[in-house]
Amino acid sequence: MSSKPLFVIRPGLSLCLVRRWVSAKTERELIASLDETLQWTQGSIRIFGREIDEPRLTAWCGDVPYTYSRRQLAVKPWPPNLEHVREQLHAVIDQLGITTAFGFNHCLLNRYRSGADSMGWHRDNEVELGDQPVIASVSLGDARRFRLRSRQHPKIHPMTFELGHGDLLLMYGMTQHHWEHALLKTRQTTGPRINLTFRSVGQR
Ligand SMILES: O=C(O)CCC(=O)C(=O)O
Ligand SMILES: [Mn+2]
Repeated sequence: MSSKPLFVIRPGLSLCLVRRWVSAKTERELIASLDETLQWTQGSIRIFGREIDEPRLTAWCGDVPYTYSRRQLAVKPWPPNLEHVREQLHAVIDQLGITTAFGFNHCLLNRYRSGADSMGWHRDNEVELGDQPVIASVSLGDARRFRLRSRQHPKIHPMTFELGHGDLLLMYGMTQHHWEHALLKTRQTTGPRINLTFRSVGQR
């Protein structure tokens, strides 16, 4: 059973957190089927002129192409289980009064195989995501620390949320302008975690 939505509002930050939005049973089914139905690949990033493997695996599906981290992600069909999650997300944001320009037409998935996999500090602020990107992030599997820090106000405390096991985090409003987020490596023993970020991509 999912919990009540918790709104977290700070200067320049708008979040809505729903713990256990995905039930334990659906979580298990999703993890198993995403393993089978999607093509997981390891992208590369360029650091100081050298290509190095990204410390995680990625997959995606989308009605439209999307350029992310200098990779062109082509149109890819939605497996039925992800189509279902996106329909449910549309119902959630409708209820909350959060609007997107094109609906969630792209989903990027990250698989963190262990605590050694990570994602560095960044914003999801590509032009195609619009002025106020709406990102719906669903986390499956073991919880990891999701960190946020303000870019403008060093005095505002950074925030940390443990996200896993079906938690839903919505980021909206001016969040992608004023705050960065990351999922840093951890030495604590941790099993795999899959994160799905649903995005609304298009020319505005
Ligand atoms: O794994 C997470 O919770 C963060 C993923 C993320 O920030 C992204 O895909 O842009
Ligand atoms: Mn992100």
